[in-house]
Order: sequence, then structure tokens, then C-alpha cells
Amino acid sequence: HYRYKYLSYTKMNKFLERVQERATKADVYIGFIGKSFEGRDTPYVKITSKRDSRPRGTIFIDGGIHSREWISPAMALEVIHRLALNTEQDSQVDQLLDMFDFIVVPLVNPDGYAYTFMPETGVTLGRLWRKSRTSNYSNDFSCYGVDLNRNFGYKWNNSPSFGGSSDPCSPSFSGPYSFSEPESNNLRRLLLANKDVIKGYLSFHSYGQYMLYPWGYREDVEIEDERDLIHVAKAFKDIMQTKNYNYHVGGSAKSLYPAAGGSSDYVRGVVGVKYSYTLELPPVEGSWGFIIPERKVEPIVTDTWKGIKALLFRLHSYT
Ligand code: 0X9
Ligand code: ZN
Repeated sequence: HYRYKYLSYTKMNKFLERVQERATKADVYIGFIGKSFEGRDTPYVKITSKRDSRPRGTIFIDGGIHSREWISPAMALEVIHRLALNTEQDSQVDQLLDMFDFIVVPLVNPDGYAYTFMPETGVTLGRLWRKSRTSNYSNDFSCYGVDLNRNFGYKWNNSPSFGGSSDPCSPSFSGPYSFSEPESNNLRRLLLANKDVIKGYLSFHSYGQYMLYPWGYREDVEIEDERDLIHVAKAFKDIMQTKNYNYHVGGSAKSLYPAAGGSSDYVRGVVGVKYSYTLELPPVEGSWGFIIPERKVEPIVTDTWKGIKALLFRLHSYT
């Protein structure tokens, strides 16, 4: 069985197809946002209630922008499984599908992810690869790729401290210009196509246990409606607290570090979605860092799903 495992790119696609075949209570549509630099098709899943086709707001979720953060696509697949199959017969899932449509892109950066799966690539260059795998900007194989979370087009490369690098060899290379990369550009297209219906955006990353809202590009700019953003995020934090996860809620730049060109700044600043978050998943204590043993996937994603549900219920009460 494919649940609660770290799936390769190929197995992930099989997982999605199986979910679609087995889905009886929800409508599951699998589409593609485009191809990656190395030519991998990048699927997205749209999950909607079978009950009626009245218009609903959409929750947009993505994972795997950073390839080494394996818990992120695993979390996105869990969201898909829960919503589409609801094998737990959770009545809250029925309610959520009554409130929202869902679009999930579980793996934004399939090339980087596939690279982290190659057994021959050593730990530092292989398993811990963060960027995409573009080879346009350098001839040196160790300098491939762009940090996709520095490549989105809102205040891209904003000075003075943009939290990225113009050096193609840096792990946080922001690219030659915004949306230079097929992967970020593919995501932009799907976001803009749904601009008018997206009510919430969640981007899964790891690690550190943060629920971050804009702005990420500078610490000295206030965000409008900060209290609402905090209140919705607190619904997540409070549930996670009961499971002994200590999450921090705050502005991206202030709580973590300034970094321009992130997806959640773009979603707030250009797509115009008020509730736009970056979720930094565990661990922080125990510190396995990016490398979380597979046996921990099930407890982490099942616990986190409860927090996400709480966040969505509160978000719905605001919209
Ligand atoms: O640096 C990032 O892109 C994110 N952290 S990660 O460890 N997953 O790489 C944080 C993005 C949040 N935005 C800002 N801090 N600006
Ligand atoms: Zn990340």
C-alpha cells in the first residue's frame, strides 16, 4: 500500500490514479500544470463534492517546492486521500467538501525531488537538494537549479536583503528573472486561472513548525488584516498544541527571515488571496531536520491534518 510512505515521482502518480479510481463520495479530477525543466508532467488534483455543483470557494494547496522537504508532498498526498476517499468516514470531511472545492499540487518540483531519490548522489548534493534542476545558468553540475521559492514575481529580488542569491551555485539562487522557471510558471498559471475563487492558500514546507503569513520580502512592512490572518492560523496552532506540537504563528520575514520571491507573497500580493500561508512542518525538537524516518510520516500527517481541518473551518467562518 502507498499511504504514509515516501513515494517516488512515479509512484506518486500511481497513487493519484488509484485515489481517483476509488473515489466514490467526491469528484476527483487529475490535470497537469505543465512540464518541469526535465520534462516531467506535473499533476494537480481537483476535489469537489458530489452533492451538488453550486459554486464554492477554493482552497489551493501545494507541496514539494523544495525537493528535500519530503514530508511536504507526503502531507499533500494525505490531504488528497482524506478528502477524496475519506476512508475514516469523518463527517468533518463531508462538511469541508460542502464548504470548499480543493486544488492540490502535491509536487511542484518533480525534477529536484527525483534527484533526491537517486541513490548514487551522496547526501549533501543528492538527498539534501533544495532547488529545481535547470542547467541553463551554469555549466557546473553542482550549480544546477533555481530556488523556486525565490522565483515568484512579487517584489522579486527586492533589496536590501532579499534572502536569495544571484549566484547560480547558491542553494537559494533566485533565477535570472521572476518566473524564469517552468515549475514556478506552471504554478502561476493555475493560480491565476483560479484567481477569483481561491479563498485560502497553503504551501507545505519543512522544517521548523511555523505557520507563516506575508510579508516575506521585508520585515518592516505591515500586512493588512493581520489580526484575521493570526486568528485563522491560531486555530491550527491550538489543535497542534493539544498534540504536543509547538507551532509559531507570525509574519514570514519577522518570524523566520526576509526572503523575496516566495509563493505565498505572490499569492497574497498578486493573486489577491487574503489567507495565504507557508506551513513549515516538523520537526524542530529531536531535530532530524529534513530527513524524517518513514515511520514518523503517519503520526505527523495524521496529527497535522487535524490542525488543517480546524484552520479551514475557521477560515470558512470568515468568508
Ligand atoms: O526559505 C524558504 O523558502 C522557506 N523556508 S524553507 O526552510 N522551507 O526553505 C520559508 C519561506 C517563508 N517566507 C519567508 N521567510 N520570507
Ligand atoms: Zn521549503
